Amino acid sequence: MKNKILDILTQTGEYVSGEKLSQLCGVSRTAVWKQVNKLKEEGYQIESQSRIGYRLVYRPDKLIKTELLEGLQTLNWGKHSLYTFDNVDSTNNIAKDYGAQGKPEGTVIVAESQSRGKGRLGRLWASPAGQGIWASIILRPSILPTLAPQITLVMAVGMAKALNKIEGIEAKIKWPNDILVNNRKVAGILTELSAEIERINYIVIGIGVNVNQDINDFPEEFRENAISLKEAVGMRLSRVKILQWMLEEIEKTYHYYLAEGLKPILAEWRNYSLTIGREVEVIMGNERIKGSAVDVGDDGSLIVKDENNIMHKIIAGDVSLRGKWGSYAGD
Ligand code: BT5
Repeated sequence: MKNKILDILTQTGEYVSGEKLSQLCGVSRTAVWKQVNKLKEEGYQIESQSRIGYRLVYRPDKLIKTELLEGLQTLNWGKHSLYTFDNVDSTNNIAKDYGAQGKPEGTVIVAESQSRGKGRLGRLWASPAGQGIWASIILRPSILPTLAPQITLVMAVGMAKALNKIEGIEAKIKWPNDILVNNRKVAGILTELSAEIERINYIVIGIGVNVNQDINDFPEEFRENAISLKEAVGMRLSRVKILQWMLEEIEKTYHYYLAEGLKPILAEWRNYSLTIGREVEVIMGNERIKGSAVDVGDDGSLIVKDENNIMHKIIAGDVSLRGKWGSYAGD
């Protein structure tokens, strides 16, 4: 009913009397009044004038169901299984619990803030309240567990497409999981897997996007390499709209991957890549390789030619870019 009131107020854009709303929703005027108060608590600005009615003045840029579902154009993702929270430790942890409980593919978990947002290898992901998008998605692809790292590349392509819809943004991919704007990290992807030897139970894709932070909102140690979309375009952006674009694009790219395999995705990936053709340093556990990134292999691995012309196939690791645009020291 709350949504119905919101729809009516949005469509008219003018005052609607309490009586009219109660007729249209089939409830008492007191019930209408209660729902309007709930909407106000959620951040909607609704003017009320006695004997005239209610008028919607402002919709909040909050990652809540009413906002996210309005105009969401996915086939399925988020439409039937969407969970929004104010604060969680990590949306990936919630998604893993939900995955284990059997929640379906396309379940989306979003939070306004994370107290322990995580990157790869236990690293921290700064996730301040109300300024970014901290989201996780449950997937259940029928692929071998060994192919799971490919999903990160698939998601990166979808993310690059979504962010490139924003006027003034040129998003690039740094292998395997970073989305960069102006050579700085605007978004990261964390893929977690629950599997048996031959079968994936579920994959959790965690995506963090810096949207409306100012540089001082980042922890000092991340400032040099981090950026928000707002910094890049010079104005605040709608997190709701961007999350909708993200879900639409990554769902599309994922289905394309399931239907056609990795090859066509890699072709797109190369177009967005900042890594290929660059001098890089790769860190894999205790091993370091310096060389040039030659290509991605058919399986999504990074091919690096070292200083002795020996080729290395990197399945997982951290890459720093070196060379002509100065060093990007990011993980
Ligand atoms: C990542 O790890 O880039 C994966 C980030 C995934 C975050 C999402 S948010 C929703 C979901 N729930 C979670 O708990 N996580 C996922 P990695 O490649 O390991 O990069 C981590 C490094 O990025 C850190 O060591 C910092 O150097 C840097 N960093 C941390 N927070 C950042 C931020 N907000 N923006 C840019 N860089 C950041």
